[in-house]
Amino acid sequence: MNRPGRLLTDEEFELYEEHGYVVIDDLLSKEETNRLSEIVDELVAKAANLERGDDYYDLEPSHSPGNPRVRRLKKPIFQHEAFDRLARSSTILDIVEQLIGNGIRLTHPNGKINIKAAEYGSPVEWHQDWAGYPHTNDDLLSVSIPLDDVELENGPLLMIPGSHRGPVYSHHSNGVFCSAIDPVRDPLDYDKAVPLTGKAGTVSFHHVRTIHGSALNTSARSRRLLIYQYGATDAWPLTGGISIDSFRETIVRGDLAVQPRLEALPVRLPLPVAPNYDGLYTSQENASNRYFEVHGSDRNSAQNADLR
Ligand SMILES: O=C(O)CCC(=O)C(=O)O
Repeated sequence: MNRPGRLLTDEEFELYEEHGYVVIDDLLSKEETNRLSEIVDELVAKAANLERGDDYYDLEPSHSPGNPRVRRLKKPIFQHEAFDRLARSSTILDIVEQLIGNGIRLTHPNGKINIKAAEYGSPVEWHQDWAGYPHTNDDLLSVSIPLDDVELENGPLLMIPGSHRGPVYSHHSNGVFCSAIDPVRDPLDYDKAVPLTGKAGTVSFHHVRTIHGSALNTSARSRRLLIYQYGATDAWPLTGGISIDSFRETIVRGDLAVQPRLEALPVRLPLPVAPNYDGLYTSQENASNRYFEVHGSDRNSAQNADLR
């Protein structure tokens, strides 16, 4: 898993700059994604007896112990060394370095795997990651690695090209931070979003301000997405507080920078935190209006805007 990767071509680099994301086919081999898939299956199987979510598992609203439904593994890097190794591999970091420089840290040291299970996997409302974790500069990005082949029907990531250069939208509803743009308050060009379909092992890199989301999985195939989030070591978080030791521990390439690089960027604090906050999905339950359809049994709490 630590074989040398490849670098972005000039054209791919420019695509990232222009669109706020770039997609690299086959960056991981079939063998690599198969192995990671097996580990995910093993981890998901362990959720079978859970009554409710915990530090490791985020469960679908329709989960029950007899009918286990996991929508996110919250700490894959912590749960299995294969995810830790990949997060630190040159396959990933050589490209991240091209995009944000040679001092790199994992802004979210646990990683995450969003699981859209066949027929019901939850949607993710439109959002900008930056809204959730503003820093002193925006040299931050996410690396998304599908472990299944992704087609329109199983809920690909949807990216709005060029949106990383636009405003930072409100992600508040009902007086709390809800991790979602309100599609009624901000009727953006959602229909211009580009679906990141492709084979398992196709890796995308998206800028922290690029607007993205994903629909319900209506197909008979799952869509499991491993996500790593990185930032430049001179980008310091504006919220949450972090000790120098914790910051240092998250560095995966380069050295500690105690002099943050400050850029004049639009920032809205992701505060106050919703009372039910337990990650992205529960946060988005606080949205007044939703863009994406939700699964039938989850409908009572969700209000869909008729904008699609
Ligand atoms: O799983 C997805 O489709 C979207 C993931 C995402 O945007 C996130 O977890 O922040």
